Amino acid sequence: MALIKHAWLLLLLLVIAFLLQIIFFSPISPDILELPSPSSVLIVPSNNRLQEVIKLGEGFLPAPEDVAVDKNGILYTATRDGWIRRLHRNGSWEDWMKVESSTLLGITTAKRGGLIVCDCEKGLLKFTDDGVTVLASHVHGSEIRFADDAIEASDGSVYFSVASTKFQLHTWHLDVLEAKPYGQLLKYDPATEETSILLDGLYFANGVALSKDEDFLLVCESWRFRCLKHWLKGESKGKTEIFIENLPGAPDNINLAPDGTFWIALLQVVFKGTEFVHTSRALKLIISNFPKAIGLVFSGLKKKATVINVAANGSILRRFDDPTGSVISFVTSAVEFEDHLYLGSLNTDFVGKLPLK
Ligand SMILES: [Ca+2]
Ligand SMILES: [Ca+2]
Repeated sequence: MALIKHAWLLLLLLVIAFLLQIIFFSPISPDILELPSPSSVLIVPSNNRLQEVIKLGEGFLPAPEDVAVDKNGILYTATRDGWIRRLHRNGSWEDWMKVESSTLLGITTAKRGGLIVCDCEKGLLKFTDDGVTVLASHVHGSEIRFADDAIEASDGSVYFSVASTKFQLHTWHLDVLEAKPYGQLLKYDPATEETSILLDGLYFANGVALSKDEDFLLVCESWRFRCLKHWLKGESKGKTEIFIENLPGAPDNINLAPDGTFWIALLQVVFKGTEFVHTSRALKLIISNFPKAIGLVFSGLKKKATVINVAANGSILRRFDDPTGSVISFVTSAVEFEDHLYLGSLNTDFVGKLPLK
């Protein structure tokens, strides 16, 4: 009898030690993730329009997260092998420039030529035919890590996001699980070559876009399922308000369309059936120790793609999906140019092209 009692005690101690070990060594100190209300998915019904995409550059564009088109109609994308590749109007692809990096993310064309590129490791870069320069690598003495997306204003200022000051591109899942606001919105001033912090404490600051008149700036907070509007001009200058919230997915990149509306790519971060994980601190602590479990929680990303078109007043106008991800999934960016939508993704080897008319 005493032996059984001791065995139980030993087992109990082992379980406690195991749990303490998991909690002590957990890479995160999680908060609860506030999920969008179920009503958000009903705003505009799902469809399968994204299954109609034409695949550009298939086979040689590893995970082209973002796309940009310059004033001459040349399309650019940055891929996981460090290449900036571009598609000329005659349909030919060119390997344009390369850096040693597997973490190139958001890109935007510069008004005076060249391309501005966010690199998670090096900061904010500028590519021209002459080579690559680092525009910003530090802010307030700290290294800029996980720069995510950028947009240039007419005066040459570059607004760019830092998704997380704690985690990196290869550990971004932990940022969702931790659900704390480590994101920033930064501004690079070309006159002084200084970088400053415009907004701090954002929930994974992702896509940035300027309005048509450049009177406001939008920045998406992925793990808050919303995008913020930061006024640059007028009475509300310097103020920040909610542009759109309760989105049916985590907003990634955002791009201004020619008609003054915006395209936002939405990520399936919270997969149906795994919602409970995001509402339990204890579960998140345990899961964060097991890469396979993390993979399962986020497996929905590769099973769906959604983009929405939003008016300048924040109302949803159109929605396109690949509801199963069978043609295109994990779409991170949508750029409209000459009646077509160009789609970047972290799970394809091509850029998607969708006719809008
Ligand atoms: Ca961009
Ligand atoms: Ca992004």
